Amino acid sequence: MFKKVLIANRGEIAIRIMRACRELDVSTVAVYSDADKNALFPKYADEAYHIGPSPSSQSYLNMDKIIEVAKESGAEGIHPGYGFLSENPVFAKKCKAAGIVFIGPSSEVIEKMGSKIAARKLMIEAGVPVVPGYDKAIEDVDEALVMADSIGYPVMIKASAGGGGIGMKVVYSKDDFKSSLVSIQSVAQSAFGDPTVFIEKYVEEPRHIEFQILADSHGNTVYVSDRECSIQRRHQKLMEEAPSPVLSPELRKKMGEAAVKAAKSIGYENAGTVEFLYSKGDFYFLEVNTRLQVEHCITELVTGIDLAKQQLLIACGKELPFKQEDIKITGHAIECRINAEDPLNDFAPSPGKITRYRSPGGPGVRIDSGVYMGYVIPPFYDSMIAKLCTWGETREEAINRMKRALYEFVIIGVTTNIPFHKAVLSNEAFVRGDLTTHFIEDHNILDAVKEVVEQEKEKGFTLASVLGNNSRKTAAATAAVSAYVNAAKQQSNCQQTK
Ligand code: MV4
Repeated sequence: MFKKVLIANRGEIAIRIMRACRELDVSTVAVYSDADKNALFPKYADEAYHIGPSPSSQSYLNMDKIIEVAKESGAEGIHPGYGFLSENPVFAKKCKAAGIVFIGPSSEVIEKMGSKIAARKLMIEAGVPVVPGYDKAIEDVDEALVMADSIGYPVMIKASAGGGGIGMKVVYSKDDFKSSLVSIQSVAQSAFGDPTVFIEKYVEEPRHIEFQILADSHGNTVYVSDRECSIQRRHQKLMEEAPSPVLSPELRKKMGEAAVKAAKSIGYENAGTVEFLYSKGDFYFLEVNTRLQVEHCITELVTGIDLAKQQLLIACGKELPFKQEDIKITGHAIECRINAEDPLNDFAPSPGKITRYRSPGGPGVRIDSGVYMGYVIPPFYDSMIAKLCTWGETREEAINRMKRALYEFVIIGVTTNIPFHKAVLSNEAFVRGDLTTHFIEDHNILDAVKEVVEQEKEKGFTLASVLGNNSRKTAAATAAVSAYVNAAKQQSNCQQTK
């Protein structure tokens, strides 16, 4: 096992990885920016090094500086977490060249999966179902129009270098095709420096279902349960659950085996996620995320497997300690991403000081967070305060526990999306497990959020009032004010959360 590992990330995920290190008796090295001087994660680490100014381009994305710190501190491996450098093939390559283990897949694999056209082509060759379409870059409009006709409208134009929802557009008819093509090419050029696009059939009202996989360096690859991630807004996931309520055991096995086939065909090693679109009993490969994901915790809750720990073990050449048939899903888990953002103001970020804080606990509750009472959420990164996960023997129990945990959660000083989660959990379609990627709009969740906020104002903040010596009235007023007043300080570049 490693003696020392550097964590090239911040916030809750830095702590999550350091927890795995601590349990394996691995020393930890944190790196932090100006804005994170008072964050929890550098204090949790055995050693912490300042690496630069607050903007991530000058700190968490500074590859050479991070590698220099790794060498200086004697770290043998670098764990990149999610976001930042986690899916950067250049960084993985630089680590290797510096004699440091990048804790993740190889640079070559990351690069291959970065090109969506290449990924599509590889999956077709491997026999993994993909959305009907072409694994070919569009070269001229006339040729593309013929392709679109043969696929049948609506079609989707996607940037090959895209992913996570940037650089794609639905086209409903021939008349809109050319202008959409030109606009996506230009978005792709400016966002990724690569104007290459391709087309697929547009799958309407799909569900987003992904499979966690683990692959060691001895040729063992397993799928470790699926996650349903349909509750998202503008490609930011807000709530996830494991397992997906829609999959039968037979379909789960079939999709899981497809995910393993996908991983094996590209020589994948370490933890990864194979994303699928699901619609009416059919599933289609979308992309491979070559990192540990935000929502990995719910998979840990239903399988008992510590994914971060397995990443470290795999990176040291250890064999997976279980086979496919040993992996069992027990019960159900849900994750709510608790963000400092205002769902009633277009989910605008609400950075600032957390003046009162008490997190929930009790049976079946897991919290991953990097904040504390008095902490100031900086405006430079994502706005996630905590990941609140619950486990239950059944989906119903997990839902009821989540509602109970959200009731217990006290966060005063910044506006949070807790009312959003309460509104979703009380929605009948959600309770039925009837989800699509358009869930928030289709079920007028924002209207329900308004009602939740109104109710809470009336109820008062009894739990908040026991924190600190301010009166119950003051706490209620603070909360009410922060829920309604919108600070203008709300531009942050949300670079971290994927
Ligand atoms: C699609 C699609 C429908 N049809 N592709 C969004 C993220 C990127 N990885 C691909 N995405 C989609 N691709 C075809 N052919 C719908 C989406 C999509 C989506 C996918 C997963 C989760 C949320 C989504 C929200 C809107 C669109």
